[in-house]
Amino acid sequence: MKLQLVIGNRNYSSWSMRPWVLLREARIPFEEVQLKFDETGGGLRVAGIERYSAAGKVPVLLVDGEPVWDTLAICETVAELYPAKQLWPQDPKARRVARSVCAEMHSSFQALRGAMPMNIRGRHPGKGLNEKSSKDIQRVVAIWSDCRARFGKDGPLLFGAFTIADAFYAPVVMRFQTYAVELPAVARAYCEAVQALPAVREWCDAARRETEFVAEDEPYAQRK
Ligand SMILES: N[C@@H](CCC(=O)N[C@@H](CS)C(=O)NCC(=O)O)C(=O)O
Repeated sequence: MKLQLVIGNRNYSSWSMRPWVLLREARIPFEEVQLKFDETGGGLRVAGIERYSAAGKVPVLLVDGEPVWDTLAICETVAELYPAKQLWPQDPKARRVARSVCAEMHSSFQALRGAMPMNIRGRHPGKGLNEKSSKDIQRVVAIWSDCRARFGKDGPLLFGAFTIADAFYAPVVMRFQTYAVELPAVARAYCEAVQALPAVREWCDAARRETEFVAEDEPYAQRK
């Protein structure tokens, strides 16, 4: 079986980061296809995405050439294809919570996304904090604290060992760093654990080497 993952700009594409980190951290072989964001026509589009997905967004997973699009569907597909990798927690109760926090990440936190776009190489301490984004941050911290307390005994991650839930929250960790969000100790420790994952380090190192400037994701900087 051949897996190909179509991603966008590493510095900005939070959705691309999730399945890439999942596949890499789980040591599942895949071929990467990187497309770049294009703002020349006004709005933002992914140049060349029409070859891979009618939905027009990254990421896309190609399984023997057949597209699977949308991050949650991609991660569920990977978990189903590689059951031995235990990408969801094994305990049914923990698994139900893991699925819920991933679904919540997938469908919510619009204020946090809007005010604090992922920008791994950027540093904008204090920017993006407002009433709504603060509420989202509090909710993220509550999720992390609850998972760590209830299910995190066997390791430093949300459910102890690495799962899809950590891949889903990795871009939030990067946002908290870029905007220097103040966090309680349990959340700070979790951020450190995520940033220490080899796959996260690899993604971030490559993101810092990118030079494209995407205005839509840079509300606090000017194109040079
Ligand atoms: N719900 C989708 C969201 C994907 C998404 O919004 N991707 C952005 C990049 S991070 C994108 O492709 N934007 C281009 C566009 O909207 O045309 C998912 O979970 O994969």
